[in-house]
Amino acid sequence: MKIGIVCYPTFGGSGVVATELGMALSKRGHEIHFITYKQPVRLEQLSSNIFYHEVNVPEYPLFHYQPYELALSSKLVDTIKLHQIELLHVHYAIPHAYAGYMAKKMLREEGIEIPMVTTLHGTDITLVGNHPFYKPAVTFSINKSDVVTSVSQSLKEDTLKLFDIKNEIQVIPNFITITKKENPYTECQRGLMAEDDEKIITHISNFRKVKRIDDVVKIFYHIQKEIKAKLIMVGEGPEVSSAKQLVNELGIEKQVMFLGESNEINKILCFSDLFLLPSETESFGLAALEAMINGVPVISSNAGGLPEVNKQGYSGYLSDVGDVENMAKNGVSILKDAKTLQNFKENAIKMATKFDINEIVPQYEDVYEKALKKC
Ligand code: GMT
Repeated sequence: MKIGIVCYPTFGGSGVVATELGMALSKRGHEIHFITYKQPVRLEQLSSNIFYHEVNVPEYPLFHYQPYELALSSKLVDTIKLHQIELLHVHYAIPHAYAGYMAKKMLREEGIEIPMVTTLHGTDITLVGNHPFYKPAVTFSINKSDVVTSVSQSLKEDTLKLFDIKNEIQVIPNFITITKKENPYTECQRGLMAEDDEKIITHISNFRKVKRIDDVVKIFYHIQKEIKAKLIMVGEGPEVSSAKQLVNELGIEKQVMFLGESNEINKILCFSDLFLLPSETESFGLAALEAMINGVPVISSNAGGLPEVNKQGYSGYLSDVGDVENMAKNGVSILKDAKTLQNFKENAIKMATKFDINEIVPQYEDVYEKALKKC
């Protein structure tokens, strides 16, 4: 099948899911066309059946806001025609489903029918999409999609609660590629980050408010009072500077490293002992799953889809949002002795393997067949 994938090309989240899915589909013989404004971060190399088409938005001083949706829908029309793309899969409703629907309508005028699958990822529903300024357009584009999927049961429920949705929503969870390269027991270089007697605690995100970065620092602060540890903060975003300030106020600057954005997530997770994800909302928590497959237990909040990924008392622990004391206590209980930590590490891997990409990609292929039949 020739599939056009529209996504954000960014580190983490929906962009990573879309990119990994596209690469997996290409290995199964599909021709994949990524259509976005920058080459997706995890798209390591272009292969014979993966293509990247850049959306350019010409700047014009009259416009206070440059019209990305317009440029995207035009690019979609041209690319779909040029490469005879048979199906469009848009990741993140805003503005991709809206632009995709416009492209569909324009193509219909020329006698070309193209089905559109929309995958809802989280903040497109729970934070941004729900804003009254966007809601009518988001509702419209979800209802106009040929097939709608969501990355967790929790996100499906939120969507049905927050929007007037007439379409069926199919849950297809996010997934993980399980390869030898990502095996937790190879190539670990702990010595780069910590002393032998120190535990390594990690947080990876886009450092937005919803991630509760101050809670990450506070949880670590409590843990390091009982267990010698380092905190590795990976990612960039608006909350980095306030997190650095809190680290200074708490006097733990020697134990906390801010690494910025990284393409070496698996290397970092390879030497991590605990992963912190105390988010306010989280439709799925892909970062937690990536930690788990690398054998890193997760201390998370119980928001959104996190209970579908992290299993209480098995792969880690879940607490109410903001309950940093409880999260720290649970962290200490995992790290306190080598045997307990080893058990949690092994359980984390077992839990993560339930999200094997090889189980999930065929579910998307079924969805594509369903969408094609609708057109
Ligand atoms: O976490 C973010 O803020 C990024 C966002 C995105 O769309 O890129 O992530 C959302 O999608 C991910 C992939 O499906 C999910 O794993 C995240 O839980 C979800 N984030 C939120 O719901 C806050």
